[in-house]
Amino acid sequence: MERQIINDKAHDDILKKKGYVVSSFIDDVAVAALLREFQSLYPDSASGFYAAAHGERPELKKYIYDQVIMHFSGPVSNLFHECKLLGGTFVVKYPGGDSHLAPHKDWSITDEEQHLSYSVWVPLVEANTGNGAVTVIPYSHLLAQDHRGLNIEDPYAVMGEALRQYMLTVNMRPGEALVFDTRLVHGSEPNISDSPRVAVLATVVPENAGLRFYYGNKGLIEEYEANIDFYLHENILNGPASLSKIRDISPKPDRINREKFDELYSKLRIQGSFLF
Ligand SMILES: O=C(O)CCC(=O)C(=O)O
Repeated sequence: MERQIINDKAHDDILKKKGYVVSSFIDDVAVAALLREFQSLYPDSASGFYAAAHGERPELKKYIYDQVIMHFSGPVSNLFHECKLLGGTFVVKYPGGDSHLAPHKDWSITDEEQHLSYSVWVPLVEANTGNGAVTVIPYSHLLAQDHRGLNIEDPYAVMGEALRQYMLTVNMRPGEALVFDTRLVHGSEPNISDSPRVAVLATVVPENAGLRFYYGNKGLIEEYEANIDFYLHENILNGPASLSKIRDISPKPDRINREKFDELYSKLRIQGSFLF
């Protein structure tokens, strides 16, 4: 039987079935405190989509991580069942048409044959169709399984436009959490409002899950044993650094494409008899 992730059994069932669930998470005080932090760290307006974890200065990354831990630790213990929080960062969408984020899956950071990992997306302002709320393809976590990471082509991102017809917008109130399986195809629409859409993106894994780093190199996928310090202190865009390699994995030859996606997805719809 699949391991319980969310304490509320009904929500846990939805997460397993659809690949995502929305729950109440942090209170208004925590929302306001995190928003203030964001505004004082990033007082200037910018454009496009910005994730503070990508290529940010290590001390700033660590500072944001500490703020997220401070405000999320209690709520994570309330919401999740025997899981640990791996920190998080601000994900911001500034006003303008260039902030669309193509459908993609998040990197695999565990050996998914043993343990899955979960993204926790928490808007600090109302998130809706007009300001770049997250969009998801329900049930897509059950489609072709693969390893995801640096230098590994994400076929879902490549199919971007073709997948847009399947995506549902998740409208959310500030402080709610969208918890999703990192294998779920998700993205977000442009922010066509007048103000930045500020959110926090954190990651949660089962308490006993070891971390991994997957790296595409010369046609193979290298699997490394990783740890939180690596994800926190290294510039992960530079590769595995001093991590120990576990094995080489051959990518699956039948990688997903548009036809395969349509075929798999219609099979899933029939099997699961879900409404879309
Ligand atoms: O904040 C968003 O618009 C989505 C973020 C996201 O999907 C990601 O960083 O993987």
